[in-house]
Amino acid sequence: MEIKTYLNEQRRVVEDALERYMLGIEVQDGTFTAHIEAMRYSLFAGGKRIRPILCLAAGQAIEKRPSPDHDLLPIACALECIHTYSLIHDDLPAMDNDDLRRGKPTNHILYGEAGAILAGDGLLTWAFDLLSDWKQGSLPPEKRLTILHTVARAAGSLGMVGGQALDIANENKEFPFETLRTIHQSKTGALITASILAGAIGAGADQPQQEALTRYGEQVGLAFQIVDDLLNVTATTEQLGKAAGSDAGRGKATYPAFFGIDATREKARAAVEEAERALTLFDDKADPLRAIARYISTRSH
Ligand code: GRG
Repeated sequence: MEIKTYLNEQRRVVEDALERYMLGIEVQDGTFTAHIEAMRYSLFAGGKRIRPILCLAAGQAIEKRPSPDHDLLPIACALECIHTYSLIHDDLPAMDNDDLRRGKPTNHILYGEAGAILAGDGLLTWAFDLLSDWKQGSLPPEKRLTILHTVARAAGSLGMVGGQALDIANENKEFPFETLRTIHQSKTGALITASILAGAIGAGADQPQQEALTRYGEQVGLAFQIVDDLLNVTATTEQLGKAAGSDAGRGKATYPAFFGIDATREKARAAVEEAERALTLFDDKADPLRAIARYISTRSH
C-alpha cells in the first residue's frame, strides 16, 4: 500500500478513536466547558498523529490476530494527548512564545496563558487516565502497568520534560554535539520510542522484538528530529504551519547549525537506513513501520 494512503487511513482511525476517548464538552457541567474546549482545540487542530500511528503499526508488526487496535487505541490516544500537551506548553510565552501552530493560533492566543497551561495539564493527566483505565480493552494488568511505566518514563524528567529543560538551559550557548544529541533523544526520541514500545508490548512482543523495536524507535526519532531541524531552515511558514527559521532566531543549536544542510540530509538518510536494519527479524507485517521510517525523511511539514 502507498504510504500516504496508509497514513491517511490510520489518521482517520486515530481521529475517530480520539473522538471516542476524549472528554466531550457536552457531558460536562458548564463550569468545565471552556477548559475542555481548550483541550479539544489543540487535540483536534490537525496533527499528523505520527506517535499513535507508530504505536498501532508496532502492534500490527507483532500481532498474530488480525487487528490489535481494540486494545491499543486508548493507548495510542493517550500518546497523542501527551504530545499535544507538550506542544501547548512549548508554545507558551515562557517557552518558545509562538503564535502559530499547525497553521492556527496557538492555544494561549485563544484561551490565555492560564487556560493553555491548564489545557496542557488536563491533556497530560487525561492521558494517564486512559492508560490506566482497565475497563478499556482487554490488556492484562501486568502489560498495562508496563506500558504505563514506559510512557511515564519517556514523558517525564528523564525523557521529554528533561530534554525540554536541557534545551531551554542551553539557548544562546555554545555546547558540544553530544549535548544536542541528548536534547534530541530526550525531547523528541523518548516519546516516539515509547509509542512504538507501548504498541509492541500491548501486542505481546517478546524481549528480542522489544529490543529491535527500541533500536528502530531511536533511529526513527532521530530522523524525525533531524528533518524537523532541516525543515525549520528550508521550509516556509505556510508549509510548516508554524514559524519557519525560529531555531536560528532563538539561538538554538540544531543539526544544520552543526553540520550544514547537505551533511544533515545524509545523517537523516543514515538514521532511516539504520531504522530499517533494526527490523530485519520482522516479516512483512512490519512493512508499515519500514515505510513510515522512509516517509519521515521525506516529509515536508
Ligand atoms: C513542554 C515538557 C514540554 C516539552 C516540549 C515537543 C516539545 C517538547 C517541543 C516542541 C518543539 C519541537 C520542535 C520538538 C521536536 C519534536 C517535534 C518535531 C514536535 C512536532 O511534532 P509533530 O511534527 O507535530 O508530530 P504534529 O503537529 O504533526 O502533531
